[in-house]
Amino acid sequence: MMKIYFAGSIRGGRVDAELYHRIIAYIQKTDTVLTEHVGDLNLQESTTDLEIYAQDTAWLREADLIIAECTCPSLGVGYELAYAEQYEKPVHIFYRKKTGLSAMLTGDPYFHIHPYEDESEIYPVLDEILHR
Ligand code: 6K6
Repeated sequence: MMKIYFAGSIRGGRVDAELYHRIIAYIQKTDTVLTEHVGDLNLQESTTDLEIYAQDTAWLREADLIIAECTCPSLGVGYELAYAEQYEKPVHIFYRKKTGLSAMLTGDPYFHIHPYEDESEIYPVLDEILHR
């Protein structure tokens, strides 16, 4: 069972929160998601930013793999991806093709990038990433 750090926008906007929720539930069929709260539909911020940073960076170091949904731009997610690269964690990035993605991600050959048109395309790729 792998430990997965799922990254998705929080303060950057919650338009895709339901999508995050579905992706997390799919990963949890076989693996552990350290960041289940990212897909929480009634997210309530209850801790300090200092604690959030300390916990999330510890989880990034602990994770086997990072999976990010980057359609909704988020400074926090961008930071997490660079942090994960620094710690040599494999990083898989999904985004909806029509919205485009920052050149700082598409231009970095370290990242595995998976553009998609329909959500249904995500799940077979996840199966491969998770060695199912
Ligand atoms: C408590 C319960 C649910 O949310 C909270 C407090 N907020 C956060 N908790 C944990 N991780 C967070 C929180 N806010 C941002 N993050 C991390 O940054 C997540 O791992 C996301 O992948 C990413 C989102 O960054 P922003 O810039 O969109 O907030």
